[in-house]
Amino acid sequence: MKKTCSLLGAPIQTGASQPGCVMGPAALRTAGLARVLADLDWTVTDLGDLAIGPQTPLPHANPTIHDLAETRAWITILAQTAQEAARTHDLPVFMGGDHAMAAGTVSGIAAHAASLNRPLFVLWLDAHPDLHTLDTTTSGNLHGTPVAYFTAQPGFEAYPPLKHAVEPANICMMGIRSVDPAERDRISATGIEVHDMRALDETGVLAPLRAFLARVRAANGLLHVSFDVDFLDPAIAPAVGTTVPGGATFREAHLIMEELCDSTLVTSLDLVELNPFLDERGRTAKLIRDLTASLFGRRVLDRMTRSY
Ligand code: 6HN
Ligand code: MN
Ligand code: MN
Ligand code: MN
Repeated sequence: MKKTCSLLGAPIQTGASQPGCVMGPAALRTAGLARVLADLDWTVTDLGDLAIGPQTPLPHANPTIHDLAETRAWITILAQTAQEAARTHDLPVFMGGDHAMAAGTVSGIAAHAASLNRPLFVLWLDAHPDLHTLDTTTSGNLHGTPVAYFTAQPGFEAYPPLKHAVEPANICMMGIRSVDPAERDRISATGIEVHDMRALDETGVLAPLRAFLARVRAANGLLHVSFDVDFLDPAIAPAVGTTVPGGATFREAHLIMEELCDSTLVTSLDLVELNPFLDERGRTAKLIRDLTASLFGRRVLDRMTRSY
């Protein structure tokens, strides 16, 4: 039986500081993501793009916050749709859209995992930990908040009520290199496993990744991968509004995706923060397509895979 994946577009950009992520799903389709995955022998279903209707503004005590009502509506519809996509496909892919969408996708997948009585693990590939609450964000850009939300930190009364939280101990972050003070405190308080760029320079990407995957396997967990374009070095992935120098190289990123493929553990994927308005002749969209292909089984040569 061929494995099934779905592509769902989430053209949300209200969580970001600048417009453009609304075009992310269209750019990934234009880059031929569906065809590439189908050529790797997956049954691919494009579920189209989600949309929200007009919203009544929702004020907040933190005056920096913008577009709260729209972001909230996106989280609600994404949580429902992600849960359903995970129920009906082996590997749903959520094409963003800014990273606020992960508040919806991950909470929806967490509900799905709970229905299977299995723990959910999250691999967070990002320059940023996205650990702000609505009270601590100083930019007011809500793409900085999803991890705090889905780990059930206080301060999210204005977001949809969270039904199933992700255990901080089940999260692994890699590529982190821009952390705000409140986020730093929250990393310590929650104990989330964070491999910042210095750590990856010291250990390489494979050792910490394999250790995390071994934990997922031992717990019979589901594994959600949330891939923020700014995980990558801006020199190879310019199409993102929050570039931070010193990101993952082409080879590190492909190695991670290949190892994830070999593990056969990944059960859902976010591709977020692609801003095609900032791209150069589609190169970032094509790179994200190719990295996704590595996760879905593309390899240079047949080779023995590591036995687990
Ligand atoms: N992302 N920590 C910064 C902020 O504005 O709160 C950056 C957030 C970036 C969010 O890249 O998904
Ligand atoms: Mn992010
Ligand atoms: Mn980021
Ligand atoms: Mn901030």
